[in-house]
Amino acid sequence: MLHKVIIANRGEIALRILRACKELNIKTVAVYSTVDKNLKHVFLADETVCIGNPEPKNSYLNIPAIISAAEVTRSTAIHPGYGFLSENASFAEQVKKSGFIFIGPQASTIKLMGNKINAINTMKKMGIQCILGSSYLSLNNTKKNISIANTIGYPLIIKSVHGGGGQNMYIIYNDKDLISSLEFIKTENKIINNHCSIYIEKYLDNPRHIEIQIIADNYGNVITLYERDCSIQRRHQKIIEEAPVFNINSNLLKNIKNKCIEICIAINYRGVGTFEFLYKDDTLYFIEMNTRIQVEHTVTEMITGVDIVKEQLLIAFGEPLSIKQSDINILGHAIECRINAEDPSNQFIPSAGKINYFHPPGGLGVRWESHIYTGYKVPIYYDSMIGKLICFGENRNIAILRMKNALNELIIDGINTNIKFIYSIIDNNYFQQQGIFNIKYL
Ligand code: MV4
Repeated sequence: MLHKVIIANRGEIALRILRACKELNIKTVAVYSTVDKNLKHVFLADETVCIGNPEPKNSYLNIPAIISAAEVTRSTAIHPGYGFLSENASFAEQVKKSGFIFIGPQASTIKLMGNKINAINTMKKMGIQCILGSSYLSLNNTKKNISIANTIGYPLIIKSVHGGGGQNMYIIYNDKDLISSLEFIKTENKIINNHCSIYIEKYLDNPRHIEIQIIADNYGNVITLYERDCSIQRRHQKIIEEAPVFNINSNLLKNIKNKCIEICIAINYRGVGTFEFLYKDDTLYFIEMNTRIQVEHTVTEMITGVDIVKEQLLIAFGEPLSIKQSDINILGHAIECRINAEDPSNQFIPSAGKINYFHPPGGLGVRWESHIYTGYKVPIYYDSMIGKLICFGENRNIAILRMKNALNELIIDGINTNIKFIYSIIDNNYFQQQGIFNIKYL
């Protein structure tokens, strides 16, 4: 069957998906908002459909508009990318009911893992060490909440049951903090939607964020593409990621990867997925699972040589995995830096506007994933990430040296970017020696 894919996303990931489709001789349809008609992938797509005005809810989150675009273009499948509708179980369901292939896991899997309490309970049942956590908190039962909190023991962190990202997290050290945070959440939710689902977890101070990439086809074949370290974040947004994980016991990682494979087989997982863990005191604690392609999939591609987006497309179209676990070898080390249009000297406020001059970096082991070009206008409506710079080397030191060169070569004029800020982290001795770095000390 000749396939045609709707790319239900924008920016660099839309371009990434378009490139993979072209390599597989799959037709592409770019759906775009009215400010996005000049996106690079829109120029390159076989067909284009404008799906609404710039506000995400009217375009990239507009389910009827996207499904209509699939209908009018007689597409066969929809790739959601990351963010937007990528982990919306109802969207996955509606795509399927409308007769299209959703490129991702089954809606039921998205729903299960989209609820962090259920995800943790599922993993616990299968013998995975998880972060100690509660069930739903009831905003009206202070006595019960205090009792739950004291059973787990402070310090604790209040999280939303749904939605990742990690906004709306509240660290609490005592009953007083608990009460005031719950009051705050209550008033905030009254303003927003009058309902919320929250729970608490044991809070780990300054942990590392370690994640395991898996990939599964429809025939029970599951492999792991090793792990990533995504510890360097700012306001819960990752800014630097690397693979493989540096400076953690390799047997611990090997065991957890095998367990992740077992779980995927047990829950009949399909597609690409990531298990997220916090690492502290030589222990990994499961916290959540992502059921989408992630921003940082590139570092895994560089160290394994596997085109993850291509595999994702092939799996969705019913092909078996093209690789076996024994084919996967780690070829070296890769680091990714997220290049954001923001102003580090002014509280990192997003920086929109025209790119007057753009010059990409190059050289052996240097990969630039971005949709930007000279003259491109960065709109105000979306995430500030405008590109990803990935450097690969035989070892971590070489990857770092190449990253420093590449960051120096990269020129983006006309808007503010975090390039210099990123350079200062990559150039930091502690980051170079320990593989970790807390940006609050910068
Ligand atoms: C935590 C945590 C500490 N304790 N959960 C960050 C994003 C979201 N996926 C979960 N996050 C965290 N959850 C508990 N129980 C600390 C973080 C966290 C973090 C963790 C590792 C490395 C960098 C981080 C930056 C911000 C928050």
